[in-house]
Amino acid sequence: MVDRAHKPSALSPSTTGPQPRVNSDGKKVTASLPSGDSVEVMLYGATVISWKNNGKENMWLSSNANLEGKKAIRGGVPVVFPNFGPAPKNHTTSSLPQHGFARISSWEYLGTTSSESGDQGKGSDDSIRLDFGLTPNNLSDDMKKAWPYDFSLQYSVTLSKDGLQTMLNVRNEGDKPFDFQTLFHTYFAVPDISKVKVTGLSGIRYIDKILNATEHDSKGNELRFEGTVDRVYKSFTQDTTSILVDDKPRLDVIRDNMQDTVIWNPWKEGAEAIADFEPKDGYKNMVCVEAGAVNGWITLEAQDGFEAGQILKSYL
Ligand code: TA6
Repeated sequence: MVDRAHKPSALSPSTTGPQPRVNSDGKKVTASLPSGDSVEVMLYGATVISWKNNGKENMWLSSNANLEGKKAIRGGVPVVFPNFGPAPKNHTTSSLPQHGFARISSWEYLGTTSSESGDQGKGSDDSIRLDFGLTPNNLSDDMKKAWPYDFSLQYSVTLSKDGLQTMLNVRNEGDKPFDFQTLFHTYFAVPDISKVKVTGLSGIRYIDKILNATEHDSKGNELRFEGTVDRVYKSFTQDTTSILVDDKPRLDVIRDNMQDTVIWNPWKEGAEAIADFEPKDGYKNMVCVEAGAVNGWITLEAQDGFEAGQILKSYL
C-alpha cells in the first residue's frame, strides 16, 4: 500500500442547514448547491460529465459522446482501473481493454453521505458527496473472466464551493494479491489551446508516448501546445498542476496519493482518428490533465485497501 505523503485537506460535506439538491434518474446523478455550482455523474463509468461553477462549465464533453452505456464516455472524468492504456502482454490484466473496465461498467449509486469533520463543517450549504460503488457483481461476464479478482471500488465525488474532489477507494476483498493502475482521465474545457500553459511539471521526468515512449526531463516551468501531446509525468511529489489561460489561473489539479500526471491533447490528427471526438476541431477547446498512479503497478494484498484522489479548483 502506498503511503499518503502529501495529503491535501479534504473537501468535507457539511451536515446541517439548507441542503444541496440531488436528483437520480437511474442513469445519471445530478447535484447542485444553493450557490449554483453543480455536477452531473453518469452511472456508466461513474463518469463526471459536467462540473459547473458560477454557471460556467469546466469539463469538455464531446458532442458525439455516447451516453447510452455503449462505449467509454469521451469527455468529463472517465475513471481508469485496473490498467492504464493498452494492457501489457503476459500480465494479469492482459485480457482487459484499454484503460480497463471501470469506465465501461455500470456503477451503483450508493447515495449521499456526510462527514462529521472538515473545515467547512460550520457552513450549511457548502458541499455534498455522492458515492458510487463497483464490485465484480457489476461487471460483464467477459470482464469478470478477464480479471477474476474479488475487489470493491468506492468512488466519491464531492462538490463544494471550493472545488470538486474525486476519491477512489480500492479494496482487495479476496485472498490473493492483485496489481492495478488507476487514473482520472479528466478532460478540461479551455477557450483556446494556443493560449494554454500547464505549469507545475518543471524538472519532472516524463515518458513521451508520441516519441516511442522515450524518457525525457521537462525543462522550464510551462508546457505549451503546438501539436499532439501525450506524456506521463512520473513519480513526483509536487502535488499541484495548473492550467493557465492567457497567463491567468484557470484550473488546478491537486493530486492526493497519486504519483503521476498524464497530459494529453490529440491535436488535429488524433481527433480525426477518434470516431466519437466531435467537433473535430474540439482539440482546440480541451486539455486532459490526468492525475493517476500509472507508472508501474500498485500491488494490493488480500484484504488491504488503497485510497487516492484529486481536488480540482476552478478560477472561472
Ligand atoms: O491518457 C492519454 C491516453 O492514454 C492517450 O494515449 C490517448 O490515446 C487517450 O488516453 C485516449 O484513450 P481512449 O481509449 O479514451 O481513446
